[in-house]
Amino acid sequence: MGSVEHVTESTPLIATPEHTVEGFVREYLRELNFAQGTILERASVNDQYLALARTVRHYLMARWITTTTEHYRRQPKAVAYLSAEFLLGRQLDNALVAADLEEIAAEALASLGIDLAELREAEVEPGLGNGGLGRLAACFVDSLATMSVPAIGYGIRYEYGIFRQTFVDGRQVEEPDDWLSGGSPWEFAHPEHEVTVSFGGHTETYTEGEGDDARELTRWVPGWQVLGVPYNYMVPGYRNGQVNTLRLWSSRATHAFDLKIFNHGDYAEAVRSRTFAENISKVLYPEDSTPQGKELRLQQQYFFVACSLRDFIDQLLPEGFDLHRLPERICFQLNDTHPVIAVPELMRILVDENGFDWDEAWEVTRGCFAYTCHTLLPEALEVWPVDLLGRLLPRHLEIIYRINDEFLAGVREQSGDDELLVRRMSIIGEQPSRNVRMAHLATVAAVKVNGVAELHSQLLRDKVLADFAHLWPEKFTNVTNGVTPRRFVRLANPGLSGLITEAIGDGWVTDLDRLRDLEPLADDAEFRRRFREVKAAGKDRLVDLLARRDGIEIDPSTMLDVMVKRLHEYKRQTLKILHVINVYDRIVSGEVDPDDLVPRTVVFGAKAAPGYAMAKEIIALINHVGAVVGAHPEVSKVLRVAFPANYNVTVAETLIPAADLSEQISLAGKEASGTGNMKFALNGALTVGTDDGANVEIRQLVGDDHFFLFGLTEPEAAAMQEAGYRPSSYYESNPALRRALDLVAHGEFSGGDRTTFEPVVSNLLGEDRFMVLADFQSYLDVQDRVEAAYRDPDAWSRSAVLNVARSGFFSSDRSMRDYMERVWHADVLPTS
Ligand code: GPQ
Repeated sequence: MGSVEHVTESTPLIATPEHTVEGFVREYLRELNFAQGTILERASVNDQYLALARTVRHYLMARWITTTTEHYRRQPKAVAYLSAEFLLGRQLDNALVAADLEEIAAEALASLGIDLAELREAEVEPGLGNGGLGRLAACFVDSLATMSVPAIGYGIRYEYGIFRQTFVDGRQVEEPDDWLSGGSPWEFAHPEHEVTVSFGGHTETYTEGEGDDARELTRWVPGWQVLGVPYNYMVPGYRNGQVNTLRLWSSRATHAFDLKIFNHGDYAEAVRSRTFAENISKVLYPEDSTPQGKELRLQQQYFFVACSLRDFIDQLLPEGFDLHRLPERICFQLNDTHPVIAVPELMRILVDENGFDWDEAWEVTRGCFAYTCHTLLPEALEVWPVDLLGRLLPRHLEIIYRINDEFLAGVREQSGDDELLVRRMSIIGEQPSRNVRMAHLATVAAVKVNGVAELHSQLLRDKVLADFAHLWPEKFTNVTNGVTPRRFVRLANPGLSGLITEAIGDGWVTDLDRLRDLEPLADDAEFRRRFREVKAAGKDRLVDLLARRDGIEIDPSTMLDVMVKRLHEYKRQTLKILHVINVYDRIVSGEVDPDDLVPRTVVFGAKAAPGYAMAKEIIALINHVGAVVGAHPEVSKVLRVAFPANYNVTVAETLIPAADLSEQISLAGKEASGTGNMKFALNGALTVGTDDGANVEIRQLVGDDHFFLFGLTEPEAAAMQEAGYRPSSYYESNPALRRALDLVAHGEFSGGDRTTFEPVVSNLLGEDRFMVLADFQSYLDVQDRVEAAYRDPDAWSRSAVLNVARSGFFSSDRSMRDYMERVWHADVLPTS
């Protein structure tokens, strides 16, 4: 919390409300009266929700203050997780569980005639992220708090998060995500701790001192400035007395803007011009893994990073702290390249503002950052045109140039002037025009560089960053991603949680390896029966949700086959829909009797970046195929497609526990890790997947017999691409594939119109960058195996239980332990 310096040991601690039903009722009614200004009889659902949220907050407040105060007093080595995205999901339930208030709150509200479940539904989730990368950040701060690591998350308080998706004629339409409009009870604004951030202008040199002491220095003369206002969010650990902070920055116009009012006499215009500054934190860019190079995006990146460094140095370090010792106090973890501009920013702070000489400053800076890369796609590696960056941040560009010069001098020396190597490694790229390669800058500056799954880290070393790994082998490491068991098992799957706890106690919530103790129960028929009961209850909850939320009817007695993730060609939703088309085709053509098939409901959830035309076509195709399948009297008896719009964290929490089959079908070598795959396995779905990302580790852990592997391996795919991949050869030689593609091309799913999905078909036949056609047959074959396995419920649930028992490794607590040991070496500081 920003106000930490005002809290002294003599400050009396505020009283935490009594941990009883009566105590809760009292606090709740007080909130309703004093904060909402209403009474029980008149309170709207939103009033009730806000009062409830504030009540829960009060139970965590003392822990928050204590944690923050202790961190300040003891000055441990801490972690600052810098991320442009935190995809938090709803806060209420998480806070209730962390504070051990679920039962008390439910009872208290019931005694007032209020249904807790209804209030839960009133919360609009903060969707401040696009997908895996943002959700990972949210899981990590949860784990850090639960493990008593002094950590702070820094990011942006977007006024509009990820767009709300609707479908019109099966096509995606985006609507603004006005998540703040109902009130935001989980945040604490601290305008008194605003930070000034500069942009533009020019640099100049000047001389300080005289004679022998004279020093040439540089200063940045900015062209314009904005303010960053911190908004603090509680990050409660799971019942450990620890509440860490997530600090999100919101941009405001500076007070200097106000002067214009007097200077120009045009009050309205002056006020209007303030929106320019406020635009910086206005909206989350909805591109996932495809940076757009927009100036406002770079403004966002520098904005939150500049605020965060300022905040850490000025607020969280004691006054007069010797910045030479900064690496003893902090590791700034760079969540992908989005915050990498922090590197030249810290150099600027040290050199220009604190009089460090260059080498000294670089020594410190090199000790303060670590970098996580989340991709293998070349188009996802961020670059900024030099002219854009130089216009917005002229001093930073100079610093980047110097970092590069010194780095390349070293490369030349080591390599005997290998100029090809120098060009490959340079932080400055030349194609298509001069640009700054942010991944190279990050790699040069970082203490450690990590990938997010074993295979991914290996491919980073061998391919994407091979020259760097050759130069600095010890810099490269792996930390396989994880997910928080609190949200994704304990909270999302009450039935399974109860069953597990009954069997092995509740230690698993913070020590997920204990799930291993369930292994013997996989062979216990009674346990498997109860496991199936839990799965059925999960399906019933999903049936309910989809009926209420989307007006979609699904049959809970069918196999639930789920593919939820961002819409991306590399993730291959097209492969899944081709499978659906194949089943449709086989039934319609009479090749197969529907009664011989296992009835399935295929559920999709996916948002496409608004500017990603092909992804949007694929969404339309899925919806159109779904409509035709659903309307066919024979086919719809055994196959349905459900595509609820606006997939988000809240939907995931109901969908994942209900799933039987988890689709993880990216082309091998393209999905860095995946984290949805882990959530499904932990909730007892079986995976059908390629040997990609963390699928590899899931399969190794759960065992080949309990995982449906298919498709090319990464080396096979790479070799095939190298040799010249020809998708049309598969079309020509595989009749099932030809029929499926022809159905699409001939307008079967577009009312006879052959143009509608032509772009999708011709892309698959002509280029097929992600080798959908090459993996098609293997995918059909594995789906036959899935069916055969599903016909034996006992064997299936045995596999499902083993998936749960063997997936403890995928807790984000384990990821945090790995980062602690391999990267951060931060302190652990339990607060009592
Ligand atoms: N990821 Cl580069 C994103 O969600 N957004 C991005 O911009 C990039 C990566 C994902 C990645 O695709 C998944 O494989 C990972 O599991 C996830 O990051 C977290 O590491």
